[in-house]
Amino acid sequence: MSDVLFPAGFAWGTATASYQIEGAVKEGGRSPSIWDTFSHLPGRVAGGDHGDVADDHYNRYREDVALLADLGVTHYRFSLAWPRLQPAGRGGLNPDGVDFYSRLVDELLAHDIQPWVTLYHWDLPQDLEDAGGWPARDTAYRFADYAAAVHRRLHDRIRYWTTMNEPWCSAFLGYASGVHAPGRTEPAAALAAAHHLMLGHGLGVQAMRAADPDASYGITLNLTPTVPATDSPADVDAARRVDAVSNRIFLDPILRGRYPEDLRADVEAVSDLGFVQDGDEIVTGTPLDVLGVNYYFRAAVSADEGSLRYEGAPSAWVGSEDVRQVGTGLPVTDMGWEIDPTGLYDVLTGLARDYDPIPLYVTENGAAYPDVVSPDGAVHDHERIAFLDGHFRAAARAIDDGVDLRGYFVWSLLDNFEWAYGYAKRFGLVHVDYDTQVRTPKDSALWFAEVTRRNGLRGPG
Ligand code: PNW
Repeated sequence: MSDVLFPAGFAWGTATASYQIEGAVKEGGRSPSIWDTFSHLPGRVAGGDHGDVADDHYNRYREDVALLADLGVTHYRFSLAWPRLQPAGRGGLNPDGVDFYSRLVDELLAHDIQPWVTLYHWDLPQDLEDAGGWPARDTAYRFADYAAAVHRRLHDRIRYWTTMNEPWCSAFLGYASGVHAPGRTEPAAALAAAHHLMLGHGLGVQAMRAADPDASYGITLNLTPTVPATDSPADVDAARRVDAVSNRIFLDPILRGRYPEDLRADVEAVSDLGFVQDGDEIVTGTPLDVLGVNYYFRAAVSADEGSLRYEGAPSAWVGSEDVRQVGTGLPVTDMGWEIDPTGLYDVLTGLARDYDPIPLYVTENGAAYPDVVSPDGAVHDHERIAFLDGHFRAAARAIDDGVDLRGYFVWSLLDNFEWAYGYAKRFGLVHVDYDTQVRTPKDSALWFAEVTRRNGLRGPG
């Protein structure tokens, strides 16, 4: 019986994001971000939760790096808090913020773990939202300045730079459905936000690459394979439209340097995309070294009345508000997301088929379950192990079929602040007791350490 082995040098890691784990929101000169504001508004986050303390990673990062070392990871993906590094969203950097990330990077390197940083994982300085936020073009220029300034200070030790995490969530959950910060429900503004996120990305990559051509630059997209619920022409067209406004709206401007024609027509009633200026698509299409893919589920959609996942919130699918997501009967995680490893295979092979070759990394994949610490002191999360095992095997099949997949980051290292769901949803390989901040590696952590050690899985694919 042969095992499933990954290519030599395959990157294994876990991923986190600043607002979800750091806490210490008022320490070290950090300013408020849109998530501080939003999470303290009544009724926006389940349980009234917020990131004020979170996992207190800001003060416990050494312990957390030790956990990473126990996992045997080669890489660690984390994000930099813009409001810690450049509190006003413009101007000089905050020395305490630079110092914190500098110490974290040194700690990682001392454990032989490569830092993989994301410059923007949703914590926009509130001052920039007050100046218009992502729907305002100036925010793209502010981001590029921030990226260049931070890169100047840290690029000597950080070789992997991701500009944005999941601009789809920032634009469409933040500005269309309003379930994420800043909680605005303005469909046309959401399209402008998507564009300015990509513009900031392209300008940021250009500035960083000019300063250091040898590092690796990329962006992370959440890609949702979309299928029609039935083979009716209306459902087939709904799937095309949702694919356009979820996936191709980013993939095409970034990897091909132009918006999809069908998307322009689909959103015509909402916006003429007048914010796309001459030359912008050349900037959004700035060449990259890697593409990060976050995969959680496949969406089956139907052209029917009603809207998608968040009960009562406006649709995130701008121009396709008539479309709803339907269940297909597969088992779900605690997020209600269907478990479908083949969707990951389809995303990876689809990218290899439809776009010019580019090295791919799965920068997030994982599952929430309502884990509890057993009386024996362990967390027996066999469902998470099964979830990851299935998805790792799907990734291995994609590699076998020619996909240039270079690494895989599990979401997440720790249980953490799961945005609108607060602390109720646990994605960690390591359990966190939010009363005591005690970290307990779950059974999945021990299993994952075995995967990183073998660079693969026992048993045939
Ligand atoms: C991603 N959706 O968010 C983020 O990058 C993480 O910060 C987050 O904790 C993780 O996935 C789990 O949710 C997403 O509605 C949020 O399609 C929502 C969606 C997708 C990804």
